[in-house]
Amino acid sequence: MSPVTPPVMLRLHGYAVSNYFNIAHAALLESGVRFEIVECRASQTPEFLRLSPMGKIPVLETPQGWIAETVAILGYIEDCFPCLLPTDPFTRARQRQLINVVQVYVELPMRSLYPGVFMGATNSSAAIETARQTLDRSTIALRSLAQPQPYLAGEQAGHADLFAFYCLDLAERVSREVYGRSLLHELGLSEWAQLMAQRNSSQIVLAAFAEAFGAYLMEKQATYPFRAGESIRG
Ligand SMILES: N[C@@H](CCC(=O)N[C@@H](CS)C(=O)NCC(=O)O)C(=O)O
Repeated sequence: MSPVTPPVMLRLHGYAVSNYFNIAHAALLESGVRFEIVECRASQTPEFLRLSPMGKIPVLETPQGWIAETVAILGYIEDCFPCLLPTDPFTRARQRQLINVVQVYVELPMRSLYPGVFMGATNSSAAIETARQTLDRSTIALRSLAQPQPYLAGEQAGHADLFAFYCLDLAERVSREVYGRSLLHELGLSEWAQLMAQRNSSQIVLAAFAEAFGAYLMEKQATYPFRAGESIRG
């Protein structure tokens, strides 16, 4: 008798241009659980807002319902299929601390400059200055918080690594374009980024990103000179 394949219980909705989608995709790959990807874009339609109340991607479809917000998605995957967090409460909290700093004080200010870099628009000098001020503070914070050994929270890759890796990939591109600054170099994370890029999950996610991002930039008529893997070289 041939083995019965269990039905797919999880579907990740979104697409590979999104760094948040890529974090969730990587966590699913790392967990080893079977899942499907349903390609879709963020939307403010009433139908999509019922699934993802802020209209953002990614959103995870589970047997019990829908989960939006990447931190919540990672938490759910980890609770069901533990593999990326240690059991020690202190180390778990330190990973969350790092995730918050990356998300709020690096990702968001750099995202505010996406229009001028990736979307064929222009960033105002006020927006560039505001983002720089936050970035100056967060890079100081991250220099003490993110010290690879060889991963950000120790010997095993964890949520903080996935979060930082995919957020810094785009943040690095923006900071190089706008400020001529390499965040990975400033943070001493170039070797860590190369280590992360070698993971099986990263190779799958980064290949999907390269294809989707090239198409996205063409659609937006952005002049950004995209080269896959460039940001990781530090
Ligand atoms: N806090 C959200 C952020 C997700 C997010 O910003 N997703 C972007 C794509 S990378 C999006 O959906 N943007 C569309 C929008 O903001 O309307 C999370 O953690 O999942």
